[in-house]
Amino acid sequence: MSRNELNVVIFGHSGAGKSSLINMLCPGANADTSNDTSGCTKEEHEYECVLGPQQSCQLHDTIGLEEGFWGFLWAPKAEKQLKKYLKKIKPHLLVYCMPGTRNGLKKSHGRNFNKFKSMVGSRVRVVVVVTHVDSENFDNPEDWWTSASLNVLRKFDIPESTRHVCVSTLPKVDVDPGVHETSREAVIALIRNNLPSH
Ligand SMILES: Nc1nc2c(ncn2[C@@H]2O[C@H](COP(=O)(O)OP(=O)(O)OP(=O)(O)O)[C@@H](O)[C@H]2O)c(=O)[nH]1
Ligand SMILES: [Mg+2]
Repeated sequence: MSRNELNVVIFGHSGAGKSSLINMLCPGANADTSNDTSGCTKEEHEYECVLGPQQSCQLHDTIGLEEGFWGFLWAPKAEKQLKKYLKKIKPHLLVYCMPGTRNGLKKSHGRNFNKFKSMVGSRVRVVVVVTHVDSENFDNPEDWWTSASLNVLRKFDIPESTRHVCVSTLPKVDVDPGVHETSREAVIALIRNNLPSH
């Protein structure tokens, strides 16, 4: 199979930064992003993402999980829709987006990670992109995972061995260009290194 036919699905809670991540990885994607109280992405969409010379994959943006009854798509329906989408496109890699702000973390972050990890089973890897690790925390972004937050992850049953990167997915104009480029390269490497090799 050509690596260009590999499907990578980005999933996570509404507002976690999934569409911002798509915009960071796929120049020209122009995926809508928003800080509204209601979910922004209203349907799944796929974008071509260049991983390296003659290497690309399809990145799939999805509808946010865990919205309240008032949101765009109520949590049980969003979950059902994501499961249906995963069955349809048969992903080769799942990327779970979650915010790296301590007060932004909820038990449901762990629950959803584990729910979809068990759904795809051992055939498909699930990696994590921790977002919102912006300039002030960026000197050593992995600190977020390795220090205090590890306790939080343990409490949520997210295994420490989970392959992950901690980044800022803010657009280049809103963050130090170095932070943006380091973040972009880290996510590209995470995807490239965890896709099946054939
Ligand atoms: N500070 C900071 N803000 C971010 C980061 N990533 C995303 N945001 C902001 O968070 C808000 C939500 O981002 P989106 O990319 O729309 O989130 P989403 O996961 O696609 O949300 P839904 O489409 O509702 O599921 C936007 O205002 C983004 O600018 C980040 O790394 N740092
Ligand atoms: Mg979105």
